[in-house]
Amino acid sequence: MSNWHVNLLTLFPEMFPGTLGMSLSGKALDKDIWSYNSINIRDFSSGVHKSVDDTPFGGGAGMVMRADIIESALLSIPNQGRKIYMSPRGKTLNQNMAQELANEKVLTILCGRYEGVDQRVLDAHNFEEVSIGDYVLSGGEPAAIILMDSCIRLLSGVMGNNTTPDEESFSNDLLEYPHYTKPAKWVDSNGVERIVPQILTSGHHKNIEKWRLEQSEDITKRNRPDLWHKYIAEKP
Ligand code: 6GU
Repeated sequence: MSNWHVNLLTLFPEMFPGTLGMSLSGKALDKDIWSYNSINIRDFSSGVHKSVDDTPFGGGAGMVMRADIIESALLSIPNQGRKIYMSPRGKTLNQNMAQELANEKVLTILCGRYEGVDQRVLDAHNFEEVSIGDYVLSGGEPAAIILMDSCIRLLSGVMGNNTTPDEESFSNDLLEYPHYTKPAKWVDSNGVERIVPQILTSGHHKNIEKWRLEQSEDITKRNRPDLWHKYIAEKP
């Protein structure tokens, strides 16, 4: 077990590591900077049909995952750490939460399917509910992958050391300024000549810094008035 370990409770263990097995997170997995263990909830169903869900009390659409089966799966994990249930009704994941979860040693993430899971297992084992945004996915697995990605890139040794977290989107309540690279002069497919903003090739570092801050402020104002108001309120 690595220094950052995730136990995944899921009906689709083959969804992991998914994209986390590629690129920087994949290399970090190979290097044992992080590790995971997927547990198939279905393995803890005793019936001949291996069913894990049932109809909801009170009626209504869909099926609900059974508390007893989820609990058996959970109790098979010796070191559970912080317990998280991926759900659109949870507290929304943000950069602060990602950093906080990256600082933990062990997480256990429950991924629901169908209409959800019996509330009693969440209550009995104090699951924290986490959402990744205001839209509905068909299951918690892709949400767990996103949560894990946001944490893994913060683990030491995952990113190159020329990444400065405080220049990133959200770490200072501002979105990132635009980036440019060579060629400095480029003609697009419509024949429009597009040049890199003059200031970036000027070598004047103070002016570049000022320009980037202005760009960050403009794009935040335009795209995220909520973040903009927070930034203005907290600005020294
Ligand atoms: Cl965490 N799960 C599901 N199923 N849908 C979501 C979500 C989570 N976050 C946003 N939508």
